Amino acid sequence: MTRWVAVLVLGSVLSGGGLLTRGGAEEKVITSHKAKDIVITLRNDTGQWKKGKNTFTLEVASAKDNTLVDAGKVALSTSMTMPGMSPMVAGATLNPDGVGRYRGTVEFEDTGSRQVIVTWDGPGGKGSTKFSVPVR
Ligand SMILES: [Cu+2]
Repeated sequence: MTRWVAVLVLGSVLSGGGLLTRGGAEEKVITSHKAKDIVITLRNDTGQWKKGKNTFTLEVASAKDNTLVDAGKVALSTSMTMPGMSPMVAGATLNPDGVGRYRGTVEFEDTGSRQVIVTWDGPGGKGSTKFSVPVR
């Protein structure tokens, strides 16, 4: 009897912790950008992108009430213009993690400001937005 109770308590603690880390609510905002009726927010554990491999969360929300919306097909690409060189381009890999949320990875060869383009194509419409994010 007591053993079963202990198992149940442990189980709920573990699943609760899983939800907290999955949801990204405690992650810090890297940038948040409004494009017409949509707000794109990038987050990770430090609130910054760094040189090398990065994991992050991308959220697509309604600008009206801030609820996450089904953005369908979402893509994020980055580029950095460097004098006398062709731009350094890096695309992110995005995996859906519930409505309006994607878990992303992206790798940067060096530091410096990136032009970021996010595109979406979902039931609520399609669009794109451009903003810059520093890589430290
Ligand atoms: Cu560069």
